[in-house]
Amino acid sequence: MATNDELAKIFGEMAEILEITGANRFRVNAHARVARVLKDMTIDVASLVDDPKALTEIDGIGDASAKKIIEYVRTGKVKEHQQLLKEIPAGLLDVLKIPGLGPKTVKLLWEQADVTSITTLKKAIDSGDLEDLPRMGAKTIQNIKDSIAFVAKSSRRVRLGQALPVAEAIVELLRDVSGTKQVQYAGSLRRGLETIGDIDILATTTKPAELAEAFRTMEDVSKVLAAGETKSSIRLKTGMQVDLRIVDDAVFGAALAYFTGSKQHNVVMRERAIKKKLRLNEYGLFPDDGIDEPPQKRGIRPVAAKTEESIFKRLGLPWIPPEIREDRGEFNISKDSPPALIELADIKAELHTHTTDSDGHMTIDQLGEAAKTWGFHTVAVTDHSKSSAQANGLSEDRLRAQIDAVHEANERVKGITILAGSEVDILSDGRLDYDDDLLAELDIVIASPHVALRQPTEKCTARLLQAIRHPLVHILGHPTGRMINAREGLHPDINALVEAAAEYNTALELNANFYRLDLRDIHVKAAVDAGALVSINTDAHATDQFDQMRLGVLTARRGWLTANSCINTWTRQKLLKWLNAKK
Ligand code: DGT
Ligand code: CA
Ligand code: CA
Ligand code: ZN
Repeated sequence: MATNDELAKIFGEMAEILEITGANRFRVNAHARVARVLKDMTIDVASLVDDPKALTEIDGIGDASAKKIIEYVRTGKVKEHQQLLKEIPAGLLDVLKIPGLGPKTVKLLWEQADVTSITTLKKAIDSGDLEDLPRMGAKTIQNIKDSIAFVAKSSRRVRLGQALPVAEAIVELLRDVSGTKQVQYAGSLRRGLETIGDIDILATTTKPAELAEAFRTMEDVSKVLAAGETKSSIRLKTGMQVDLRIVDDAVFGAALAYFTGSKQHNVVMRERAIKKKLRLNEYGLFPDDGIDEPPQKRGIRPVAAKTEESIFKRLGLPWIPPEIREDRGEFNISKDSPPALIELADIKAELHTHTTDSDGHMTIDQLGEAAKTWGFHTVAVTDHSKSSAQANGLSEDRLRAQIDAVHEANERVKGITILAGSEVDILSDGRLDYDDDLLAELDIVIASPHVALRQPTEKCTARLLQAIRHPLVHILGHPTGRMINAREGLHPDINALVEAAAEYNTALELNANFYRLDLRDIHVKAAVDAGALVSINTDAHATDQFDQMRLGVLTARRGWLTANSCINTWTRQKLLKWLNAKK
């Protein structure tokens, strides 16, 4: 749904520019509303432009907005957007992207401190100019400084959930080119890293020139960076870089192992080879004859190259799953009983979702039906609690009514168990947003931090520990509250959390939403090592968000999680028994 996203970005930018330039509230809000509607829409807006009524029938899209949408689909541009862009310095939009800086503040910075870009913002901070502005305390200025550093560090890497579908589409396209034998993405993407620097694709073919040509002329390519005989590099319109390497079919396994990495893992692989008087490179595993010139150039045949398995085997190792190739202990796993990392097919329950009662886009019945199509035996309704006013959190009375509604839906929708739950806010002092009496009426309680996400380590650790130890809490939701490339979130003492979680039999969530992936990989590993339970959930707000589960599973695998430590893999009976034990 690229058009929806592109248009959402355009309407969002128009709203921001209008706000900076002081347009009236009504116009600003109308544009922001359209951006939100487009982002949430599950049908392609481009498919609606031929029917004049279809667009304006959508809640939030008026005549004027519909015209702009049609203009974009027909011409690729919105004239008003282009005109608005001319009204502010171009660099100001980058300033707006800094987390915590809204249009109001940016307007103030521009008008009163001549800030027109991130560079001038940095200068204004260093010169002390900002301190004289209204609402600019030392703490606010420090927060801006931290955010600039964070954005600089993260902006070049793309989130896993965005890179994965792109790579899959390219692999599929290349697979259909005549002559292609094998195609696979490698690199950090195959390892399931939370962010991806560039996409690495490997292929074998009987027609290399054709394949390279097909790759370089794909629709979304904005620039060809390299066009060699075996390696092509392109930049996509989104800015993402993709490398394609065409290798000999007989050495595909060696190339795949090499270009999957990680670099640290590869270093140890080469050392192991040397110890066995072998030499490992992207062309294979060769006998080491002490001669510098690469063996493949001297016509020497590799002892293993065709498959990854053959290379690992020759080095005395089981096939190591890509997600744990980080030199974090994978070389110590037993050849005979490698860890059975969790798989997507193991997941049998989704325990964190939002319905139209708070900020979701599905009814309880729609949720139940959707969860069934994923083969789940159980799904939990866990809408927001009252303090999350921006997410339409439920008052006590509304939650009581919802509990009844969920139990009724559970009778109505056959073939799945629908649990009544809540994602209750952990307030900044560690108390929960509902009283225990009410929590005790729920089938499942997730406690999550949503506010005070800049608390120092000591304070937030104590706060999260309080939730873990609470006798009615089943799951600690997205424990750090981070948003990948957008918000640092909390830095709690993870070891303290996982130990308490194991002791109090509270599961830690691995939130699979592609912005969150929280717990992150190393936190999952800490949980596994401490013997704590983990719960992988999509936090779905709409029926099409269940597919993010696979991102959670990839992250879980990076943390060495096995199915038995993940409560979402348990049978209905085992899961319900565990949930009930807390009540
Ligand atoms: P990224 O793209 O930054 O998310 O991370 P990767 O892991 O995909 O790294 P990338 O794209 O630079 O290279 C892909 C793989 O190729 C990497 O994981 C390991 C291998 N590789 C690349 N350069 C080297 C190198 O200089 N030495 C070794 N041992 N391996 C390398
Ligand atoms: Ca890469
Ligand atoms: Ca690369
Ligand atoms: Zn949630």
